[in-house]
This record gives sequence, structure tokens and C-alpha cells, in this order.
Amino acid sequence: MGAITDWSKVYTYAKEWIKEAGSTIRNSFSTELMIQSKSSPDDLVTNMDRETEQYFISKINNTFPEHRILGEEGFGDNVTSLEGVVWIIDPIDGTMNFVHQQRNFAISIGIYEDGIGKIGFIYDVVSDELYHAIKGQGAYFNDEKLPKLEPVKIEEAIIGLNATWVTENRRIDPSVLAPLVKKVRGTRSYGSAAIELAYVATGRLNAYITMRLSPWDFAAGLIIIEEVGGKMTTLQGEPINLVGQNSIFACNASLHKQVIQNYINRDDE
Ligand code: 2AM
Ligand code: CA
Repeated sequence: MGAITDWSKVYTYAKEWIKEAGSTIRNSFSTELMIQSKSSPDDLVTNMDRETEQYFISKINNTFPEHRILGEEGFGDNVTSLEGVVWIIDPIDGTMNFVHQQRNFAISIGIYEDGIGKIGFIYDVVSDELYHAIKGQGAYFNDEKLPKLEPVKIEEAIIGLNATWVTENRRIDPSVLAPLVKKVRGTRSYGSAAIELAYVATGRLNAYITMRLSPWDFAAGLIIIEEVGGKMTTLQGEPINLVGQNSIFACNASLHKQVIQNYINRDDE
């Protein structure tokens, strides 16, 4: 058995490393990036994604040698289950934004113990805005405590949704989400899942829907959203698999069931 974890120590170090990594990324804007595509031309990775992940891995390995790391760029451990303490890291979430726009990308880190979310950080690097939570102690936006989410009516809701999901695509029939898009007050798409989840936690978005995310995209967001009383499941309302890919429906709790019953799992067809 591992030693009892000192969570305030983990939190303090993680916060310091995230700020430091963010500063390095901001300074990289003046140097030339090396950009490559991974699985497809729109799946980008840069030297900064790789270097940032390696930075976290060396810090974690030196300070917390018993902890394991699941990182998007693959420099961490081969993690297939969440026993012990596992850091789930996306060094740059929203790489396309990082490359094309130099804004709206984030460092996302969720720290789990035996599958339970303990600490979540989403750092909007350019805005220097840190969303963070320790399980059971509430969620914060920088030093401000975030209030619990208030109920909202569907026709007054703003949802985060990429236009991909209401045009022909491989993962969902566009006619499923189109009526929801018509019903709500507005839609937004920021191009970083972590930032969109942070926005659900602050109430700037009332929901966020996307069809395929990996653990590093949502591990931190799940912890932060649950701390403000929000709900995050797959689009069908099933629990999220933390070591696999999932559709994601993160939502103000007052809307969650209503949207799934009336728009996703409609029984009228
Ligand atoms: P990334 O920038 O870390 O790759 C874009 O809509 C959002 O979806 C970003 O958060 C992006 O994360 C994520 N994303 C892009 N391609 C993905 C893929 N193939 N699988 C899972 N998530 C992806
Ligand atoms: Ca990434």
C-alpha cells in the first residue's frame, strides 16, 4: 500500500508547476513553433505540447515518485486503470487555437486516487485565469470561490457546441442536436474542451456537448464541475469512463435530465 497522500502538498506543487509552465508557453510566442499533424491534418501537435508534458513528468517523478501519469503526448506511464494516484494531463488543450490564434487554450490537470477525482486545474494560459478545485472544498476562479450553479430555463441557456455536430459527421445524426440548438438562447464554440468545461463551472455556459473526448480533455473539468453542483455524463446520461474516450454532456444540473429526455433519448421515434 502507498503512503497516505498529503493533498495540500500535491495541490501546492501542482499549482506552482502549472503557473511556471504557463509562463514558459507565453514566452514561446516570440520563438518559432515546430508544428506537426498527428492522426489527421486538423490534429496538431507542437514542440510546446511535448516539452510542457515532459516538464510536468519530470517534476512529478522527482517529487512524487509513487504517482503515475497519463499524458496526451504519451511521455507518461501506460495507464489502463486508475489504482493509486494518477495525474491526467493535457499540456495544451486547444492546440489549434494555440497555433492559429495564440489564445483560448489551457493546461488541464486532473489528479485522481483510486478513480476518485481529488484535485482539478484548468489554466487559461493567455488570460492567466486558473480554475481549480479540491474535492469537497468547492471550486475557485483564481482566488474567488465559485458559487453553486443556479437553475436555468432551457430557452435562456447558452450551450457550448461545435458546428460539426449539427452537420453531417461520423458520430451523431445532425437532426438530434438541431432542435436543441433552435430551442436554446445561443450556442458558442471556443475550441478547447477544458475551457468550455471551466465555463460550465462558472455559469458562462449552461451546458457543453461534444461527441468524443479523451481523459486528458475532461479529467480536470469533471472535478471542478462536480464541486459547483453541475453534472457531467456521456450524452446518453451514462457515467464517464475515465480511461477511455467518451461523448460528454456537462450541464447545469437543472437542465441535464430534461435535455436527455426531450432531445437525446426521445421515445417518439
Ligand atoms: P486538443 O487540442 O488537446 O487536441 C477541440 O474541439 C477540442 O477537442 C480540444 O479540446 C481538443 O483537444 C479536443 N480534441 C481534438 N481532437 C480530438 C480527438 N481526436 N480526440 C479527442 N479530443 C480531441
Ligand atoms: Ca492537447
